[in-house]
Amino acid sequence: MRVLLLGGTTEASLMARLLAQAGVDAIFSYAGRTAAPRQQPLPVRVGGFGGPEGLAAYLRDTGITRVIDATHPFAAQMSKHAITACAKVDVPLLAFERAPWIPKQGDNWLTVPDVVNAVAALPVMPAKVFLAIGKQLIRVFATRPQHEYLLRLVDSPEAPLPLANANVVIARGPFTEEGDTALMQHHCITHVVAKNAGGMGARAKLDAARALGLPVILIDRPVMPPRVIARTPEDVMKWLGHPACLGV
Ligand code: 3Y8
Ligand code: NAP
Repeated sequence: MRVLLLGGTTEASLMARLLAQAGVDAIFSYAGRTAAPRQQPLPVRVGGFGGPEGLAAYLRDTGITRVIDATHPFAAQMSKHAITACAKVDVPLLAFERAPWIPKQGDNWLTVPDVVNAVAALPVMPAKVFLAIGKQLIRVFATRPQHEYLLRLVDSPEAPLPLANANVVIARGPFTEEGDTALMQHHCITHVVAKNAGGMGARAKLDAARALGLPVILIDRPVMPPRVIARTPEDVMKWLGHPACLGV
């Protein structure tokens, strides 16, 4: 058995540890989005495959017999390419998908289908907005220059940001409720914009917003085509059916 683990999330890092402990022949894959991604206990490859065709060729050439897609729910293009490529070369694919966050007592969430609707949901009057959505989507907020933005990025921006009135915090998660509460108080945040990523690595800002009584504009994740899904690492290991995996 040889496994390709499409990574870039807390869950992928957890799977990497379990596969390494079980002695499974596996390769961890990053897109190469960040300057210094977390080290992994597996051989790592970095960079795109060259579309579904490139991924299909990679699977054939590398002798991959299973693919685990543990990418982020908003990494929809990678996940769609994995579905296409695995079907093309008849390699079983499993998505390790974390459940979406659901509101708790005291949450003040407005859910929107995409980032354009998130911009439209902001008030007309100037606000102080915590944009905890990384850097790929922030340019859409340039149409609302009346607000002051707090951006949290993994790496320092190489080019000027598309937002005139923005403070930048460089940090990689996982984050804590205490840390995010202090950050939002320090910047007098009035609104939080976030993606419904699920998982534990990014949920702190939602708990901090609840504690501070702040509204959250939450962007729904893209809808994916049908695929086999696991919600726990134990189910992933069972799906692999590798003798060393069954004892997990
Ligand atoms: C390159 C790998 C680990 C995995 C950690 C998780 C948790 C922290 C929360 C906030 C939200 C955001 C962002 C975020 C989180 C985990 C997880 C998660 C959100 C790393 C990583 C890579 C990336 C890519 C990066 C994106 C950006 C998104 C920042 C590593 C740290 C906002 C998503 O500068 C850029 O271009 C950044 C791009 C895609 C979204 C965006 O659109 O900008 N993640 N994040 C992966 C690769 O190259 O394949 O560097 O170590 C992984 C993690 N990010 O094991 O510790 O599992 O969710 N990542 C979001 O959820 O909204 C931060 O600030 O509150
Ligand atoms: P995306 O938009 O779905 O993918 C864009 C292209 O990046 C893909 O078509 C593929 O290139 C390449 N790619 C993506 N993930 C890859 C991986 N794990 N290994 C190799 N190539 C990969 O992806 P994204 O949203 O930019 O996310 C990129 C990475 O960051 C993923 O690993 C994801 O798990 C992680 N991440 C994303 C978010 C987020 O908010 N989007 C949050 C946390 C972590 P080719 O077409 O050339 O193969």
